[in-house]
Amino acid sequence: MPIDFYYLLISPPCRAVMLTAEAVGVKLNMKELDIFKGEQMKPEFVALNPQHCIPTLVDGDFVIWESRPTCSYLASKYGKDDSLFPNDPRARAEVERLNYFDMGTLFHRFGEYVFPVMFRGEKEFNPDKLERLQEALGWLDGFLSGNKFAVGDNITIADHTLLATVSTIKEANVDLSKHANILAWLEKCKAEVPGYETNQKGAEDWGKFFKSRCNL
Ligand SMILES: N[C@@H](CCC(=O)N[C@@H](CS)C(=O)NCC(=O)O)C(=O)O
Repeated sequence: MPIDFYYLLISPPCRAVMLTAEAVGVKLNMKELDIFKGEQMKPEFVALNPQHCIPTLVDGDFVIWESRPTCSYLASKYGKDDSLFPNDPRARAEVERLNYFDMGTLFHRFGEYVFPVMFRGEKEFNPDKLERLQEALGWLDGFLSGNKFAVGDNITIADHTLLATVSTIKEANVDLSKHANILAWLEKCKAEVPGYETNQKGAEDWGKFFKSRCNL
């Protein structure tokens, strides 16, 4: 049975799930949903996901949203082994820590910086919000120190979620030059993460949208 995937390529959380699907070799039945036209409010979609957000994945009678647990689901159910989402308690906790960090701190602070100008009529970016975003990027830079990938030497779903976020932050012209470990990790992702190019295309499309919304 096909796995339906409601998505929009410019959406970072959608791209994180697409990276995990690529890694486990699951071919998703792609169902684009244009949230800018309000397509997520159609009754048939709200019946599937009352929170009406993307990404939403439908695997048989199982419907899941929230990108990070969706990545966990795909990795646990379809991964050929546990490397993407380790069973080892410490490694798993580290993957989860980074996924929570991505959602609650890094992406959250990024949103606090860009969304007021993109969507709420603010004319200027708030320098304090940029400082808080740079602080979060500094933490990520430290977490990546000494590791090949986000957790140890192999790719995990934490790389998928963080790559979707960081590639988008980069397209918002946020200066990453002080974060050498992040820049080195991005190069490793480019070389080794399956689906990197598709994520990159989505991030660049997001960047064009961002610039058009902010008159840059
Ligand atoms: N924390 C959620 C965020 C989901 C989210 O905010 N999705 C946005 C697009 S990036 C959306 O669907 N917005 C339309 C809506 O909520 O009606 C995740 O990681 O999946």
